[in-house]
Amino acid sequence: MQWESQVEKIKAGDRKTLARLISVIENQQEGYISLLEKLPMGITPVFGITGPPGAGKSTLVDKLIGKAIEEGKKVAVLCVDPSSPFHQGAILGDRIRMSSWYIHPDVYIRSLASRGSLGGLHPKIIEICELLQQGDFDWIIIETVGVGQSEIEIAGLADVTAVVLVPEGGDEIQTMKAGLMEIADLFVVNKADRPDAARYLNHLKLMLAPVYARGEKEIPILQTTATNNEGIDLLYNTLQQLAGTEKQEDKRNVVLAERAYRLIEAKRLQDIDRNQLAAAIKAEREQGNFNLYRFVAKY
Ligand SMILES: Nc1nc2c(ncn2[C@@H]2O[C@H](COP(=O)(O)OP(=O)(O)OP(=O)(O)O)[C@@H](O)[C@H]2O)c(=O)[nH]1
Ligand SMILES: [Mg+2]
Repeated sequence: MQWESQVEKIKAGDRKTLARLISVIENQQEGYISLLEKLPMGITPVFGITGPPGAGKSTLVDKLIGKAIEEGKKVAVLCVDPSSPFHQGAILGDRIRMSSWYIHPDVYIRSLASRGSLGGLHPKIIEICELLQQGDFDWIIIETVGVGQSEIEIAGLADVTAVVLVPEGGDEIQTMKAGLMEIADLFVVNKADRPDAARYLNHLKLMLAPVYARGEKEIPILQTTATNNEGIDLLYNTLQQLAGTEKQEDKRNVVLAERAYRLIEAKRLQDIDRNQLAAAIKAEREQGNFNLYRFVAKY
């Protein structure tokens, strides 16, 4: 297959070819590795929008797309839908919330199910993101629901990560604070129209104060009301500005190292199957000489 000519088409804005090659990667069709090996390193900034279910991430993304289009930019969006049955509405929700953009020529939206990677993003999201970076887009946005592992993964994928919080979500500040602090380049407190928004914002600042007192980097906090388009201009400009800072350029190597780590991990583990392990363990145990460490040493 002539990958080079197809990548040229993607560069020229051919969305059909882009969609087809994403599927080639997603389904690990023959030759997909040679396709990936031909790609020049992408430089399009990748913005990660993460946060708890229902925080308003899709509504924010919808409005950010609007702002980007107003500025004459082209945008690609990846929505990672957890495949858990609890989230079946989410896919439809994203479709509806961003529906006005699905047919816009300068917007490309693709949903990916997070099948196969437990609590994480999508097994091929790094590669799919890399392919999007070959396109004529100015912005790539990845929306993920923060459910433990996935917000850590997004930090290894995005150049700038915005963590969306909401006034009613007091708990996740307590429980995920350490992890959130590590990955967030920006906190967005959405649903600022809620009556308890001001109290929540103060609470958040109080929680962060001792951390900053220890000399940790300060993370900007923005307030938005996505449904009313409030705070979106500032959010857009802040994201744009963060993507261009020197700190982010330094972070790029860290991000690439994180991607490399995940790809190496996936490659090394590709032949390891839990069912086969169980069968081999069963066989050894039946012989009566099982030892976990001697067993592992063979892999
Ligand atoms: N009051 C208020 N409601 C909002 C705001 N932003 C979003 N919502 C509503 O919150 C609900 C969830 O919004 P979504 O944008 O789907 O949230 P999400 O974070 O993408 O949700 P998942 O993808 O399912 O995790 C919808 O009913 C939105 O209309 C806001 O600023 N204020
Ligand atoms: Mg959503």
